[in-house]
Amino acid sequence: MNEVTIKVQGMSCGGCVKNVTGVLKALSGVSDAEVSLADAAATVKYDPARISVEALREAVENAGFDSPA
Ligand code: 9UX
Repeated sequence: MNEVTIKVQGMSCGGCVKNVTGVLKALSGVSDAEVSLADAAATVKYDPARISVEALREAVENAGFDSPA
């Protein structure tokens, strides 16, 4: 299992944090996700054989937030 921290920009409240956390944790290959409003970031534990960092960022973008590389 790898761990990566990606940017998550555009979150305004704790609801956003919960939404992004849920989106990330629902992905196949993700075992845990910790999202920080203050840091505008998410730290994700994932299996690189099953999902890429790029796909993590795309899921965040599809949820309505920005995740620049
Ligand atoms: Mo809070 Mo985020 O009311 O989309 S959930 S701003």
